[in-house]
Amino acid sequence: MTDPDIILHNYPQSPVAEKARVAFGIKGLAWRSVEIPRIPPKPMLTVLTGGYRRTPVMQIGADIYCDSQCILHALERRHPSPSFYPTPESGLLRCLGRWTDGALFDLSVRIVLGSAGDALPPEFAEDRGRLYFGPDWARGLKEANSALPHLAAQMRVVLHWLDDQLADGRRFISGDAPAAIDAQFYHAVWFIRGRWDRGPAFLSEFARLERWEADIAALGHGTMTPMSAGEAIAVARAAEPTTTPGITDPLDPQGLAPGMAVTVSPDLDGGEQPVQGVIVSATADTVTLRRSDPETGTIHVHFPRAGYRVDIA
Ligand SMILES: N[C@@H](CCC(=O)N[C@@H](CS)C(=O)NCC(=O)O)C(=O)O
Repeated sequence: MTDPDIILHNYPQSPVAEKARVAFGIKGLAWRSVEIPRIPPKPMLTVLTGGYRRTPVMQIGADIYCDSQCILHALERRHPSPSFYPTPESGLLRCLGRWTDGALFDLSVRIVLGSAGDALPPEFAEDRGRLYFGPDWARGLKEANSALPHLAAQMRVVLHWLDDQLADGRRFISGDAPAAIDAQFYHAVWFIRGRWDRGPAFLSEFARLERWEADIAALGHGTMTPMSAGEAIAVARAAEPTTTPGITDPLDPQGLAPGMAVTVSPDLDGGEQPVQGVIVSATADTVTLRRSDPETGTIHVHFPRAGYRVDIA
């Protein structure tokens, strides 16, 4: 199926972008790829997001989807078949997927950054250190380095569980069809295989997991065509956002409602710039902001609620 309007702002080495690229492969989608810088400044990205600087970001016309959670959600709505949730456990798998975004990704980052130690280019160490370890990042990096055997033991538990899950001969984690949860686990495994010097030897203990990795890799990334950042901004400017104003949810715990001015930021202090905007829609799992900029015109920026903080401005 082709959907030429999907644009992914990403760079090849990003594991979270790999999650989105595998998701495109599962659904067999065509997409445009804008390569963004690995470290800020990223002005051609942040003009679209309103300041969010993480990777990846998906754009469809004048709708901007921040965070892989939000990207998977939007793809599932737009292209329901084949489903990211082919078994009846979608609620459970969303919870587990969220755990892979949080605790599991965090563990893989600690292993990769901790093992690189002093070999990390200083600018990259400072940027990623601050993002993932907070204000006391230099100490966090050192601690990750000295805790490597412990961190590896934590990762090994998860890999054992996954390998066991595949023991009945199923091709993928939840059965014979690939699902969102495959992309969600795969990105952490792909990261430690590719960026931890001991990764391939560590993973070789798990024969079923390695077979699963090969099957995921064989799904591919759908059909990718490169696009420039300037073209993507022009697409946003020429398009109208598609989200219709939401209704007020009387049960929203924060009392969020369309028309409110808010800021959104990741709930862990990575020193990131909060995104300002006016709420178009706020549901239990997604908040959408309207923003205007002379370069992009009016755009809608979507964030997951899980893992993000919305503050009333
Ligand atoms: N929770 C976010 C995490 C995104 C994330 O941390 N991505 C990494 C790249 S794999 C990142 O943004 N690194 C800093 C950067 O690219 O500037 C998601 O699921 O999309």
